[in-house]
Amino acid sequence: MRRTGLRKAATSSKLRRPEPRAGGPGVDLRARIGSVELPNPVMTASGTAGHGAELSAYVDLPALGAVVVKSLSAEPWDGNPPPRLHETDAGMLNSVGLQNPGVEAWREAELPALLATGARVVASVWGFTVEEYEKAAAMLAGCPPQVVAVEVNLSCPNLPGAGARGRGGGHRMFAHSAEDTAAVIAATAACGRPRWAKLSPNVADLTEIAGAALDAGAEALTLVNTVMGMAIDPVARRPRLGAGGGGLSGMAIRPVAVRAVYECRRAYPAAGIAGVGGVARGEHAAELLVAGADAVQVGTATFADPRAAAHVLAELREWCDRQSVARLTDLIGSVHGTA
Ligand code: RRO
Repeated sequence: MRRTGLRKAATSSKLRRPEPRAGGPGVDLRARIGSVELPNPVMTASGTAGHGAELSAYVDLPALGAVVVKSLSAEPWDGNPPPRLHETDAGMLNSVGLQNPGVEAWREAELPALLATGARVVASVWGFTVEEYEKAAAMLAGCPPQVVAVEVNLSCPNLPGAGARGRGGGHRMFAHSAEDTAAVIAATAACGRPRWAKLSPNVADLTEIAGAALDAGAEALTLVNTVMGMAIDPVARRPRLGAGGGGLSGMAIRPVAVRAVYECRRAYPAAGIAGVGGVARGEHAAELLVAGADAVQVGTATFADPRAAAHVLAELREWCDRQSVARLTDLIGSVHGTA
């Protein structure tokens, strides 16, 4: 049985073109993703802002929409062998391999400092099996209310041994299968927070996987995780990353993210969508918002400039003022109906 609430093709304000208006300074940037209200639409992307308050020396974290922390598993996990990062001509490859201290240690050692900054926090969970996701999500229950949502990471490209350790159906990642995606989302309800399904662009029909996530209880989609890639040193005749392949992020994948957001917004007008992929400027954020994202996440740009998310927010504000956009909601999904 379909949960039609998030899927219906009813006329949504997200698909209406904005009325032309005089506008001027002071755009209202308040954002809403599903049931989560944020003061503005610019967040950090998971995996690029640490597990805690690491960026607080550079960015006023509560001034961002939210801080999305690196994905956590029920048990600590060491990740992949180095090298884990490789800069490409137009982005970055990573094979970090989900390194994290585990939910319990995160709650004790990292979360308090992050909350002390006043930031809104989006936790992120992963597991090798549906049961491990369930356990990690349940361990987040009872977190302080400043943990406003849980991103369920179904799409890490760097899990060792595809199909190993009981992952459903032998798929490379849960997000490669509508069935596996639904099973994980259904299993993570015990976190007691709105869940955002983080999906992979490496699929034939992203809207099918997105629909499965929404039907299973996800309130929003995070689009997209990195694109599977690889770099090889032709002289050494070896992969440049310790794990072989990795996830491509940054400038090169922004059009991939824009299309994913566009197609999912068109298919699911009422779903929450966080757009992520190659956002380094305010105008990049605006592009994803116009494609249909309710909010954006800044990731790889933070590696070059730890203040990147704050710059994107300031530039988005200026861009809206220059374009006489009075409210963020006037931008969201506004390409639909024209293309
Ligand atoms: O840790 C990683 O290797 C990683 C993760 Br969890 C993810 O979701 N996406 C990515 O490119 N790398």
